[in-house]
Amino acid sequence: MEDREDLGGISDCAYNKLDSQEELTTEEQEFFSNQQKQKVSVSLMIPKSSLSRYHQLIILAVFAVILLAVDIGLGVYYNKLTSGQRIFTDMNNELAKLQASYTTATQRKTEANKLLAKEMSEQQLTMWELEHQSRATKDFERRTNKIRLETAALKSHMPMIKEGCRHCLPGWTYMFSMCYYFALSDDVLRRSWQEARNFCMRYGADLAVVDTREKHLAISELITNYYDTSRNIYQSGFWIGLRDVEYEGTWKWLDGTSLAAGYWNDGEPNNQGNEDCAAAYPRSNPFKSWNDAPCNHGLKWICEMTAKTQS
Ligand code: MMA
Ligand code: CA
Repeated sequence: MEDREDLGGISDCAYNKLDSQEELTTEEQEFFSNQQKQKVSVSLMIPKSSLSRYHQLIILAVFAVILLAVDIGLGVYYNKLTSGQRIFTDMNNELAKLQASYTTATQRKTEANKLLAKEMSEQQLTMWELEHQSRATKDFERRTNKIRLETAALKSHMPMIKEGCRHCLPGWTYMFSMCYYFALSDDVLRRSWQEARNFCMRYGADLAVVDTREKHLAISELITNYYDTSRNIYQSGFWIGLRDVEYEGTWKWLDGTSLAAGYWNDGEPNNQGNEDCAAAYPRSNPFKSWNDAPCNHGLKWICEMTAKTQS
């Protein structure tokens, strides 16, 4: 403020002096003019330089403020930038870690897959082996069962076999004062009715005449005990000495007697095609045992002959 008053005063004085110059002489005017010039130059210089400094100060201050603001701004920006950079670096590190763990996981997955494939192939092998073992076990059970049945049948016929030794040929069975041959073994081929009869006749026997209930039940029990269930039932029949070869439907035994009561299976005899020969089959119900079959079919057979009387 003080500066401003001073500046005002100086300028007033200068103008006063200039107003009164019109009344002066040329020398005076010259003198004054020189003096004025000096004064003006001084008066102009003094306020000019103090204004500039003031403005400079203001400008400087403004600049300083701007600079400070810019500095603060830059600081903030830098801070943000560095924190952003830090986040970016952190993310990069995290990404690298994730990539590393992804690679490890992929490797582990590949290894696990290999292991799984190996395990699966081993499991398949085990399953096949198990299947094979279970088949073998079933076969073993079947054979054991067959042996068990044969043993039971043999045991039950021990007395007959013992007697058979006294009254019959080796391998023949003694029952009801007669000797019987059962073509039981698988080693003996199945034969037609006539071939079977020829076999019996070579021993002085003939195909069995099953004309009593007791005989039928005994024969039925024996052939059922020896029944091999793995064989088709229609191949498991035994030719007996009964035919309807003369008159269809008139069944006669080999000794010429007519059949009184037959032990036919349901629906038999049906003479399917041309069936003139009778066979006994292993059945759980012995009263449904017989069937008429074509005489040229290959079946087992039962021979019968009178026993030797020994004293
Ligand atoms: C059938 C049945 C019998 C007949 C046989 C001949 C398979 O069983 O019709 O009555 O005697 O065939 O093999
Ligand atoms: Ca039949």
